[in-house]
Amino acid sequence: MAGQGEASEPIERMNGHELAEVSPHHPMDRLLRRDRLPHIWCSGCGLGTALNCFLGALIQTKLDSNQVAIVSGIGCSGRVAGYVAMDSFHTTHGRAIPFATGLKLANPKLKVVVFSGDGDLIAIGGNHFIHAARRNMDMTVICVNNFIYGMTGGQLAPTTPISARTSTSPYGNTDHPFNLVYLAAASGATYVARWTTLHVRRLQRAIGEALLKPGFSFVEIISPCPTLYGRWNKQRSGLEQMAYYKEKSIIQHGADPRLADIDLNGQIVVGKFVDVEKKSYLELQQGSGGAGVQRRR
Ligand SMILES: Cc1ncc(C[n+]2csc(CCOP(=O)(O)OP(=O)(O)O)c2C)c(N)n1
Ligand code: SF4
Ligand SMILES: [Mg+2]
Repeated sequence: MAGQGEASEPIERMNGHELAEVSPHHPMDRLLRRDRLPHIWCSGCGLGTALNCFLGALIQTKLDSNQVAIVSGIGCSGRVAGYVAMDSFHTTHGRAIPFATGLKLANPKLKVVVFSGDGDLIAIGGNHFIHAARRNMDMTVICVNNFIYGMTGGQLAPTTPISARTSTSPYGNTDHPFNLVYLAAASGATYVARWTTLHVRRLQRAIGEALLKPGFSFVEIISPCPTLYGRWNKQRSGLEQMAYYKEKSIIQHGADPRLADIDLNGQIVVGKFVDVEKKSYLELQQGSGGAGVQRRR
């Protein structure tokens, strides 16, 4: 049977032909753990696009992937750490930022990236988020905001808009949500941007800028979760959610993050909100005579 033969064929061969190692199936292949694919994400989920933009930014910025470490918490977004062919860590829920902080202090040469979800970073991990931003800790935090706890069944998150229906707010949410770009800016982040998964080129560029920025840089990615957010809120497919982003996104660089709240199915202000210079945690440590971590002799 043809199917059987194909299934056992090594990935370096296709239809009996040997593929040159230098020409992978896709430019991103060398950055992915192909043995972990197919991924677990639903059809129409924005996470594949978000990951693609991140890998595109890594290629564009020419960062050495051997010097990049990716840290994720728990959630559908947190699965990213398992799919990238780099040093990566899938930590406990809400603890990606403290783990990443330790990694950066132990090896300051590493480019440390936290890639996780709104629930992981802003609910259980919220305290770590604001304090890492306050200290201007040297790391890039990428938050996939789908307005929900996707992985665990679509419960309310601290990003869920007022009136949105979720599995734990079937009559509509009555909790005010965090505005993540305002939270990051107010906490001290030196780079803050927000894009949706519709804005792939701009998102990739923003992630590249964040990666090259010293200190705490933050990129929020508004991303569809058709399975557990969209279908409760009249956007049943990923495509409908993308159509909403197209209709309601307003590009406004330098906008006041306080005015960038997202209401249910309302406008989404996207762009670069903050790009300022401030001494980073490691710069201050080195300036004060410390070398990151001082050891007693
Ligand atoms: C200590 C602890 N509490 C709760 C959970 C259950 N849990 C796993 S993922 C998750 C929410 C993830 O939401 P988010 O970060 O937004 O990821 P998404 O699935 O939406 O991408 C929760 C509450 C857990 N794994 N550990
Ligand atoms: S539950 Fe939502 S966030 Fe999770 S994979 Fe499915 S669509 Fe994506
Ligand atoms: Mg989420």
